[in-house]
Amino acid sequence: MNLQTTQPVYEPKTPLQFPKDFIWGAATSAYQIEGAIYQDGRGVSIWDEFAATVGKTYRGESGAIAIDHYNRYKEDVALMKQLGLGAYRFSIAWPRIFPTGTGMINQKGLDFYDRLVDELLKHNISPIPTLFHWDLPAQLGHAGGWLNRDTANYFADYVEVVSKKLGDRVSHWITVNEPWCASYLGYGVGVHAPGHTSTVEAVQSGHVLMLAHGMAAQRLRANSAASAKIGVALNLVPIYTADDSEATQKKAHERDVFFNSWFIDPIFHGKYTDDFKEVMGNFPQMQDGDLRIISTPIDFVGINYYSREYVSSQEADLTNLKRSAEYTEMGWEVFPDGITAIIERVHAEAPNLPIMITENGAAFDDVVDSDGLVHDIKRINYLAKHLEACHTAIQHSAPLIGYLVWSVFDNYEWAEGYVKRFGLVHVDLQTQKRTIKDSGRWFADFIQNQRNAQP
Ligand code: IFM
Repeated sequence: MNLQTTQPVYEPKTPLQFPKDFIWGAATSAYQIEGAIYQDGRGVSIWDEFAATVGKTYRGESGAIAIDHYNRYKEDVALMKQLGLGAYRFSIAWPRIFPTGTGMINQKGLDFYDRLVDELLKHNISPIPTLFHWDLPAQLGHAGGWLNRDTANYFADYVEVVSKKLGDRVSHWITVNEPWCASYLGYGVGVHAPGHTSTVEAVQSGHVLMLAHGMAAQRLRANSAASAKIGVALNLVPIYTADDSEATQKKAHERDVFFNSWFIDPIFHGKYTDDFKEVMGNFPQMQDGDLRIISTPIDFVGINYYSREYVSSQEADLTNLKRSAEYTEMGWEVFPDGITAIIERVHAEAPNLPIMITENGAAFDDVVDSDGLVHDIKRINYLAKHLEACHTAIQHSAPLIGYLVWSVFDNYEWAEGYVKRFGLVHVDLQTQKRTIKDSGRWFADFIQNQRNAQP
């Protein structure tokens, strides 16, 4: 794409050569980009309700219009082609398919994703649909949401319909995105929909979400091509310690249980440990067979990586880190080595399971310059360093099969509204004009160089 920058771009220590069939792509989710919430029979989601509640989101912003991808998907897929993406991870809005969560199918909603998949394939971009990325139908929310086991059964029915429609053309499916966020942020601390504040509910909703994942995996298996791969996307956080003191090590273990084992143990190993109960306060209510369903074999695991957790018993260590480290606009420390560590951790837990980075990226203070372009050198360097760290994991023999940038476009960052821009493509929210940022050009060149280097 011929990127020209006046600032130096980070150069990896040795040239990077990724495997031949490596999946290069980028990701979005329905509520963050589609807009069109009243169009073609879409039902209300818990995020429409949450965003409409005073004080829940930055400036009261919602996904009602977002970047109007629902109406501009052809233009958007053409941009993805320009970025050289080989794969596009998007999510399907359950309330477009079942406006009330269950019952009558909304054909127009289903047809939208049918058209999107065809458009992607027309441009040689593999569709990677995620079936749940937080926009639960509001009616199911009112009936208890993820605290109600019926929601998992309704989810499986919805997955059945979607997989029958798209299963002939999808190579990789993702059941659920970041169950930790949906349960802890949504039910535990209330900063996401539905805005509850109970640890007991966080644990219970996490369990039902995992049950939904397992049921979905079974339906997808039945309805997809034999070659289709099924996975889940977990936001995982490597834990680093400042010292070897007992207090620090104990805290680090607790943080690891909280961020990682909570979902890794049931999904990979079919169990909750006593440590889980100690850290979270209680086990979820479950039924015989739940853990067997939750640990239904999958074909790959998606890791969404953004930063690490640093644990110290000394306040001064944390203050020093805050002074010396680089942070994104989300306030997250830029820590590329953490992606190597978390890939290796997952590989150790599930040695035979391929791993895909299903999200990695950063929000920075992007501006459109006087030349009409966005010179987001910080994002280029962020991506370059994380790709180098992914490459290190592969050299250490981790089965990494793909890397997807979060996100293709600037979009609705949930309770943070629109100010946090993660895109490879800048979107002017007044005019909906899309502009490929320098990072988008850089990523396109990177992918192209990787393809050119293949024998
Ligand atoms: O925007 C989110 C996405 O929806 C889920 N993963 C993290 C991203 C950045 O916060």
